[in-house]
Amino acid sequence: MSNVVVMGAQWGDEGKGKIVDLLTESADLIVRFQGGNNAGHTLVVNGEQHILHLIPSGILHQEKTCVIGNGVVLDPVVFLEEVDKLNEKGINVEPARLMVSKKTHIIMPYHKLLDGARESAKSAENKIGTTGRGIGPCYEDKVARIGIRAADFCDLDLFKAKITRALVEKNALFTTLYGTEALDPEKVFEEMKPVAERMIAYVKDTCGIVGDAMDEGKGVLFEGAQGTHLDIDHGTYPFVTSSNTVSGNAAAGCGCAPSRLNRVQAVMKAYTTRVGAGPFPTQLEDEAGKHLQNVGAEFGATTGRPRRCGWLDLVVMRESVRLNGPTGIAVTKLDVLGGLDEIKLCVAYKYKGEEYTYPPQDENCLAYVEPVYESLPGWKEDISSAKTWDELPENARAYVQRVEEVLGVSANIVSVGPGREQTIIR
Ligand code: 2SA
Ligand code: GDP
Ligand code: MG
Repeated sequence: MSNVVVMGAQWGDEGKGKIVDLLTESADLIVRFQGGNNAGHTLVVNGEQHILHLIPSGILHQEKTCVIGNGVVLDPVVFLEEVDKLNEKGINVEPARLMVSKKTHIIMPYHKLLDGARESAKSAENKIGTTGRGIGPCYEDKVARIGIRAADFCDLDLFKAKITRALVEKNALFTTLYGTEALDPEKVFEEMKPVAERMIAYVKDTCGIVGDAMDEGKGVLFEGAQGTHLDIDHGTYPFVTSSNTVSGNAAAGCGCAPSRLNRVQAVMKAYTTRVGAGPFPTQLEDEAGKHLQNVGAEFGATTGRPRRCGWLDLVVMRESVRLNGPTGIAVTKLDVLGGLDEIKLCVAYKYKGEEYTYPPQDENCLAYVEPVYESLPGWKEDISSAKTWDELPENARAYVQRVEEVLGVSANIVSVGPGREQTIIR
């Protein structure tokens, strides 16, 4: 078994949860390396739907070990809620098979308050449309070197001192800028103490655990969250999340050498969706857009927000291929395109009189590009029970082949429905 990174190639919600679940069969450890509970991965296993925000999807396989790496920001209240929910469903999530890196940064109540206060204070055009989970403010504290890490749960005096220190600046912001009340460090500590005490059992030196597993020849699957164009550096800044979502961060976000990553499995929806604010060149407001929204059931797994829908954007995808180096692309939700007379593919942009095959890099310029489309014929058949490539209608195969041709990467997995069995492996 090799070590595989699974990452989203677009703006998140590509169907990573399902692909991770499939590939988990041949992995021993499943590791999350960035993001937090802003993710929402939906899996349908034996007809039962599970939505996971923080715990790796591999948890549904009893014999696998799941790791939350140092690159993640972890809300311990949400983590314990997910643990309890899974245990109630009869899924064993003991600390022996679920661990959190000592170096993982912790989302505190004040991070969530700050996320909300900041978004509310912004003018409509500047709102990012965050998930409100405190992700950005937690990463800010990490970079400012005042963050609380999982290891601090094991030293309550240090935990309390760090809360007190972090609140000096936060309280100044709350009271002077946002007009809300200051938080009492003592109260925050008392609220978080039982949470911290319960968390200790899960906190481990996971760099060592992951490294040892690799040395023993075990397979590690890295589960990405969000998508490439939400990456803090390479995404549509400032309408991005606060972590590096690209494949390269799998190594830094869990503490292993990049030379140990063998494969990169990109996940790409057969069309495009985006939740939250930010430019989206191929967004549709017409009947085709409604088709994608309704047939694709495009609502956020975390916040329930309707996702904006549009045609597949191969300009954005070319950039994804360059940034992530995928060894294969999983094309998901191909079934959703069924029933459309015509399907469009964006192959270039027009911007300031020039044609671009890669996204221009000026801030927010994607809001002003004009997509250049190719038109392909659709298909009427329901493909959701297709089990092999040959069972797909010719037009569906031609669509996937055109994507492969433009991107120069093979579509090694084609997904035709949410279920595990609704998958064509090529
Ligand atoms: P944040 O909360 O600081 O990470 O938000 C910053 C931007 O990143 C976007 N973002 C996402 N986009 C798509 N899916 C995400 N996860 C959920 C899911 C979405 C949901 O997987 O279903 O349920 O709303 C996700 N997480 C962050 C976000 O919309 C902002 O544009
Ligand atoms: P993730 O964040 O990338 O894991 O994706 P989400 O779980 O947020 O969104 C993907 C949604 O599409 C989920 O509801 C999945 O059950 C569903 N899904 C995944 N693959 C397919 C597919 O091939 N066809 C259809 N119709 N639905 C799919
Ligand atoms: Mg999602």
